[in-house]
Amino acid sequence: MKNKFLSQGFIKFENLISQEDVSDLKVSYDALLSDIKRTAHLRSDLGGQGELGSEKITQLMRPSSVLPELLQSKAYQNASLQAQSLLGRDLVLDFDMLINKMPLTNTPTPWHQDAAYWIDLPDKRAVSCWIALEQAHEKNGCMWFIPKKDDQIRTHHAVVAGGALSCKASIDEAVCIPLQPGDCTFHDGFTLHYSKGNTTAQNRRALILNFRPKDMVALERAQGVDHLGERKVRNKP
Ligand SMILES: O=C(O)CCC(=O)C(=O)O
Repeated sequence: MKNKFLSQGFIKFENLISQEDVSDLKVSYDALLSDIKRTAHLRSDLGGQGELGSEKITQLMRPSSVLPELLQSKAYQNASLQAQSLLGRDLVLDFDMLINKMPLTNTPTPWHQDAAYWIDLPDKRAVSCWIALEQAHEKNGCMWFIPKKDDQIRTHHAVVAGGALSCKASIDEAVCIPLQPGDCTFHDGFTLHYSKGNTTAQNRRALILNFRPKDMVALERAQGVDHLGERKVRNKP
């Protein structure tokens, strides 16, 4: 697993959490999605500039800042252990986020590398765990990855001002990773990824946990990067 992750920049990992854990998480997830008042400052529309609460792709940053009990859940604990075994014992949670694709919105998440969103840090190790809370497949927007060749960051631009970043990449080079509920993928900050739009009548809920070295999280925080603040200007109630 580790060698595969290091060489291609992503892996699929089955059964990170049980179906019972998935059900519990869905309750918290849906409560956060529908609680516009407490999450307004954390959410934005990755699919454009949707009205608050009816985003096409809801990105809700740092859900555990609203529901701290999430931090004790198996998803966070197990993902943390796996992240440490992939990249080192010094990895800690940097930030969490929810990304939900609303039913019948058919809005892709554009090709990007996560590192394009981040400040430049001396230690580049970082890994995101993308956990499916329902079956994720091509028609509702599962993840696609392009096996990594190097750690170069491509030129990105915002599709809509203040919205998701996008770069040029070809789906012909990509691998589609369908998941069962409770499965996850791990990808690093330089791995190109994308997802198609959700053309089904159900939500496509994913919980994403990002890990990096403890010292690098401290460096980020010292520079004011908490993965909360910069979202505040995106959508206003
Ligand atoms: O859920 C998606 O569609 C995109 C997720 C993503 O870009 C990420 O986890 O880095």
